[in-house]
Amino acid sequence: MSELNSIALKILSDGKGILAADESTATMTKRLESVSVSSTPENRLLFRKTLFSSKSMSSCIGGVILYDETIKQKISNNKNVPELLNSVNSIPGIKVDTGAKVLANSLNEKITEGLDGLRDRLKEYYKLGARFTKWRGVYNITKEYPSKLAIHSNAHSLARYSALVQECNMVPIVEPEVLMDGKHSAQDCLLKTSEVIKKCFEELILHKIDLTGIILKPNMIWAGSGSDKKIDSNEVAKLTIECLKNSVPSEVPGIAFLSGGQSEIEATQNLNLINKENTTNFIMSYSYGRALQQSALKHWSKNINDVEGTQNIFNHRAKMNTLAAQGKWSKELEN
Ligand code: 5MM
Repeated sequence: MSELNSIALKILSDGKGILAADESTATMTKRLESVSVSSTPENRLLFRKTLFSSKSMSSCIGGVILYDETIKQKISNNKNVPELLNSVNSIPGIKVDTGAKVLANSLNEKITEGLDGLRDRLKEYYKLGARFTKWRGVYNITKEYPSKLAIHSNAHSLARYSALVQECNMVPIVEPEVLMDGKHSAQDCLLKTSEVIKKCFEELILHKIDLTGIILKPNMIWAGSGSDKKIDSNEVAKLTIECLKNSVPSEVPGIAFLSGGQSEIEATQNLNLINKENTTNFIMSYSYGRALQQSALKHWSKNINDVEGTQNIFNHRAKMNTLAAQGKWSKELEN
């Protein structure tokens, strides 16, 4: 087993998943201001530190994706954030893309940037303690999109990023996110997501990526948020498995879904059904941002010093998702 494969398996072992706490300062500011907390570096660290020192970290959260600001922040004089994560048995990871920008010659679509200078930034993050990374490409579904141009160029960037990350002995999370926004049907989502993922692997293979040392972070298959033809969780699970079975090479050790705007319970329920129905050899777990943090953030915002109350809420969601990653969750457990 390669070192990269063992890191990927460790992150996703025994129903563990990933906490995506890599909101850029702009996104974190939106999140904090939506609950009337001012977005200072101290407050951003306080909320994150509260989650990172929760009891469920060591049993549920195999890895945390950090943002550049957070990975450099100190918890105390002699402890930084990666050291805190290591002490609770969770592997520190880092978002290394610099965001999605307008794609030249297809101005309604996005291309993710961040390749310039990446090799040197990766060395710095490795020294700071990161052992895995994340890069997210985003795609919209409409009648004409995602275009071949967006599908191809984002796949190419994801592959170049992955090659540099593996060169630096870290596991790349490959995140092609087909957005939920729009009126498209679940069938459209299935078709487009399959095309996007297949192209990503075509490029990853071309760039000689060790597929046993990556984690794929895709969306599940669902109808667009504006569609009037919503599908139920059983159908989400069935179509998601069909998509991954047909587009992901069998060497890939694990898949960690994004939550993409689902409610906390939907994200847990869908993951649970995917695992109950899973006929593949892939580990199917979670890499949730909003679906792990929303309720905890709401509670914390009422009293930012209520560490225990905030942690109780986070612990519950982490446990529910870890059960779902093993197909052992049920609605009754939510009470
Ligand atoms: C946590 O949010 C991440 C960062 O977003 P920005 O770069 O826009 O600030 C985001 O990449 C996230 O990791 C994924 O989209 C999954 O998050 P959700 O909330 O969909 O699970």
